[in-house]
Amino acid sequence: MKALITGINGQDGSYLSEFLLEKGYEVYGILKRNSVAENQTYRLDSVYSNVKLFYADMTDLSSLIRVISEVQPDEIYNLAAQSHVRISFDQPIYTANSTGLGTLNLLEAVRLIKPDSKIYQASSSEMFGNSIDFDGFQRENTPLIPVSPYGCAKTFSHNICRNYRHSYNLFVSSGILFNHESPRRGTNFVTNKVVKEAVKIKLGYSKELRLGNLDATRDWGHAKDYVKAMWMMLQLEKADDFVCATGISHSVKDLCEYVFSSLDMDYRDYVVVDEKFFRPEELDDLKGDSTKLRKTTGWEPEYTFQTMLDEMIDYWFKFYMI
Ligand code: NAP
Ligand code: G4F
Repeated sequence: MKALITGINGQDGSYLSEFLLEKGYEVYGILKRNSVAENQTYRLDSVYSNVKLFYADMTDLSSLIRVISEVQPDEIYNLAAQSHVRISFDQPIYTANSTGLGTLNLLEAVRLIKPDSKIYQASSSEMFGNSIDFDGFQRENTPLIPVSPYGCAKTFSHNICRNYRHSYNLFVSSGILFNHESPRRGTNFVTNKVVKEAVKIKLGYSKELRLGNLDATRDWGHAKDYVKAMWMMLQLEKADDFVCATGISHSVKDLCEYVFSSLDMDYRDYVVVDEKFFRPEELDDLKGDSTKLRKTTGWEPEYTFQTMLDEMIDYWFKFYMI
């Protein structure tokens, strides 16, 4: 089996490559010119000699056509995106082009060249915005009312994928994934920012941690568990949309409390709220109901919020102690 991963050098792309290579897949990926891995340049180290990389860009249809013609993939995982919500307010048009229209470029390339490829689309809980079901959860049919340019771009991608599934009978499944983290997370996302800075403070390399909104809540899982769900969705007979989440949410304050207290510190002595990190419009609460995914595929997460953060703390300790 041949799998093509867009966004292969991102957090999820790197774990997915390892997962698919272990399953015996040939793994191909696309890489942007001047690719930036947010301080996580080692992400592909363990698989580098076993994956084949092509220069291509989601905004460049001809490059996608060239790669798909050459690889003829059985499965395509569309993970490439400008994925930072706060930055999408600074670069809304680039975000719409890469995270939104980029998906349409990929769908067109597949429709014209390899229409029997199965496609996984990386949809996001950010698409829900502040719409919440009566019981406090978000699920597949919760209205999509995004509150960021990133959320709007992902909503376009989500809808166009469903449209191509129905119009052209393409196998396109969208995973509506809630936040998922790991030591490989970009360090400008809140979990890895908090863990990295807390470890630096503990070791005397830093004095304070500047953050934005501490009250927002997120449903945080581990990226390793979530890439397994992506693969499981493509092994089904029928393409569909699935929420992938732990069902448990924590606030940014809870996150700080756990990380600092694990290091025998009180976060209130070090965390400074800085308006620079506030968003023009904020998504307040996320908590996903992944019953459909669990029942259809048997997916269950192995990590908890705490074991995930413990792994991240351990990673940054080793990083700074070497
Ligand atoms: P990530 O670490 O930011 O990875 C995104 C990847 O996309 C990077 O490899 C990036 O390359 C690449 N990319 C960006 N723009 C591109 C373009 N124009 N052409 C080609 N490649 C491009 O994100 P992630 O956390 O692994 O997430 C994977 C996907 O799931 C993303 O689509 C994200 O939006 C979505 N998602 C993530 C979460 C989460 O909590 N992690 C939740 C829901 C959905 P460079 O680094 O070289 O720019
Ligand atoms: O870690 P975050 O930047 O993740 P966010 O915005 O929820 O987006 C992530 O999850 C989405 C799934 O819902 C993905 F689709 C998306 O690609 C990305 O992976 O922020 C989480 C929360 C927010 O409420 C933010 O306002 O943390 C709050 N926060 C507080 N201080 C901060 C900070 N976020 C960041 N990045 N940096 C801060 O200093």
